[in-house]
Amino acid sequence: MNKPITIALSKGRIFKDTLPLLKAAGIEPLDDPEKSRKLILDTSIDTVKLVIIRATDVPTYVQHGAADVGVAGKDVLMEHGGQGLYEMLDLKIANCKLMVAGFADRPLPKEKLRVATKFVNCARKYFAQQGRQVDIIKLYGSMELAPIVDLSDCIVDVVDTGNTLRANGLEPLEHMADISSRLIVNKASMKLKHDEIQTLLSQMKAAVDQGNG
Ligand code: PRT
Ligand code: MG
Repeated sequence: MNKPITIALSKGRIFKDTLPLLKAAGIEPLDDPEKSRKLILDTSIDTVKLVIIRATDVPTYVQHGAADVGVAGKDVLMEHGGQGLYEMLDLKIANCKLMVAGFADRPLPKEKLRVATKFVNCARKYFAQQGRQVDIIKLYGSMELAPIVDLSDCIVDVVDTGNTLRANGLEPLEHMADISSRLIVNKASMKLKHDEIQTLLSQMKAAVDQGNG
C-alpha cells in the first residue's frame, strides 16, 4: 500500500478546476504553480507528487509512465491518439466544443478547403469522414488570425464562449465534438499501483458526482 503516485497537470483552467477534486481525495498541493517556478509540487500526502507541464504534453508523460495519472482535455487526447493509457473518468471540467469556424458570409470552398489548426489529426479525420478534400496548415496558436490574413478558409479550434471568434469577425460553423477533461492512467501503473489508483479514482468520482467539478 501507499506506493508513490505522480499526477500530471497543466497550469491554468485545468489546474484550477482539478484542485477541488484532488482535495476531495485528500490531496492538496503545498505550492501554487501560478506563483512558484517549481515543476514538481509536493502535496499534503507524502507519496503523491504533482508535475506541472504543458496541456498537450500530459498524455505523453502518462503514456510513457513518467506520470502515473494525468488530467487532459478530450481535444488533446483525441489529437494524441490515446496509446499507452486508459481514459478512466470524465471530470466534467474545462468544458468547451471542438468546432470549425470561419466567416459567416463566406461559404467554405467545396474543394481544397484550407484548414488552419493545432488539431491536425482531429481535423484530418473529421473532414476525411465526410469525404471533403482539405489542406491542413499546422499552427501552434492564434488560429483566429489565419482566415483574416487569408492563410486559410477556416480554422479548427476549441470554443467556449465564442468571444475570441467574434472579436476577430469569425463564427462557429460546424460542431465537431463536445469536450471536457478526463482522468487518464498509465496502463502499467493501473496494474502495479492498482489500490492507490482505485482509491484516487473513486474519491474523485464521488466529488464529480456531487458536482464539485
Ligand atoms: O495555453 P497553452 O498553449 O499552454 O495550452 P492549451 O491552450 O492547450 O492549454 P489551456 O490550459 O489553455 O487549455 C487546456 C484545456 O482546456 C484544453 O485542452 C481544452 O480541453 C480546455 N478548454 C476549455 C479550453 C477552452 N475551454 C478555451 N476556451 N482551451 C482553450 N480555450 C481557448 C479558446 O480556443 C480561445 O482561444 O480560450 C480562448 C477563449 O475562448 P472563448 O471561446 O471563450 O473566447
Ligand atoms: Mg490556451
